[in-house]
Amino acid sequence: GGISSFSLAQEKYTPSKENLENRQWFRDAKFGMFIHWGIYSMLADGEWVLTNKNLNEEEYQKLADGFYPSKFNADEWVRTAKDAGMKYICFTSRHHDGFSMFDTKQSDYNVVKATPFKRDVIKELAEACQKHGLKLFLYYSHIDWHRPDYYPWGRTGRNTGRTPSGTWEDYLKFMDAQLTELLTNYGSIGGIWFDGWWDKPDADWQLERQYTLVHRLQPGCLIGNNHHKAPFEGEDFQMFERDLPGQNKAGYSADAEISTLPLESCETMNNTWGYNINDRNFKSTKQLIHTLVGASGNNANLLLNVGPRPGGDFPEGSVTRLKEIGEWMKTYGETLYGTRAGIVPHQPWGVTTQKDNKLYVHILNLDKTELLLPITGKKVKSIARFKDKTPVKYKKTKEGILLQLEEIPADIDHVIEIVWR
Ligand code: FHN
Repeated sequence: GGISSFSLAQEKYTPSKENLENRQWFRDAKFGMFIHWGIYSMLADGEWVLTNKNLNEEEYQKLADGFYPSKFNADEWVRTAKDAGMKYICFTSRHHDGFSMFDTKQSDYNVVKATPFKRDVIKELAEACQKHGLKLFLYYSHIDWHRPDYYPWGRTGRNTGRTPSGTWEDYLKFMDAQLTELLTNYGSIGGIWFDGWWDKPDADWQLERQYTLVHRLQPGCLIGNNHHKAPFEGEDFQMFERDLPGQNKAGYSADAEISTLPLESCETMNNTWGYNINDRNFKSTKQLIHTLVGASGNNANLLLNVGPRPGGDFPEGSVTRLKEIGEWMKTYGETLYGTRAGIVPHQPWGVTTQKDNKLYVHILNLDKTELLLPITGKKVKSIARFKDKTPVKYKKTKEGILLQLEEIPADIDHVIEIVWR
């Protein structure tokens, strides 16, 4: 009823014990896989193809008739993520095109009802994640370019030829019902990754009601919302799109103050989230590792995106990079997992991470052999190269610890391990 839900919504959110434990797990996890996959993948032109190419929405729906990803193998996806050193997966349960990639009773426009494939992708992913010990997060779009009750239309998706009908409350109820399914039918969900609030920032989203529902169904479920602002009440982590916290390189996060919540940066491997056959502009493995290390050094996880092909397999450019990152993580993962940003904040040469009595100095860009760490008043037990434990020469100066390396660092990440007494 109106009055009780109103008073509920006014209460300040107190995260549950499970939620706080999950946040801790999240801060330790450091690395996850974002997956953008839907019927848009068939057009191989990114997940925005419906509106970017001015397609007619009714025509677009017919894509579902041809969706038969014979190479889809949830187990293989999850194993690929795990082998890359990732601890969780975040999958697009429903993107802006409004097509649900799971068995939902709320609309027939879903992978089980509308495609010849008929399989519940989220069920298979949930089982594979369970089997391999990864957590499953679900991306959930606030925007909907399909439903007539997503009205007044937002900034995007106005050109698809829809006629409005129904009420905004219908739309909110639809989302509540879908979230209830997602948080009831697939076991424990690590988090819900909302996106699209920014399409209609002035709409009455009733986020408190939505967040309360999520936390009532699964108190441990972490809520994040890609609204590019400082976190709203009820959220459990803060994300930065294509950015390390505070950098605002992508231009989205100008007014996103960095909160004390767990942080996550998401990034593409090439330039698009959903599969795009013409986008071969892949970042190098080295660049991707630098982003991962940079994220850890800024207290953020990296959620690295893959846009699977229409047939259900990962693009080769993604697979090779994930393998190489996984190799690197076998050796260096220890310097990231479970760490927090180190006492030396982000530097032009790299970052630091720390755990217990160890400081990991990640040298990413240095064209000399001397490096001054502005750390004073700490007692050094040992300083060594992480990979082979070769001692590193150093001097203690008034300004700090001056490392004297044997040569200019040439590895992807030259990690020095300092152990304090
Ligand atoms: O519009 C979406 C986009 O398709 C993609 O899902 C990204 C992922 O962070 N979020 C939105 C853009 O901010």
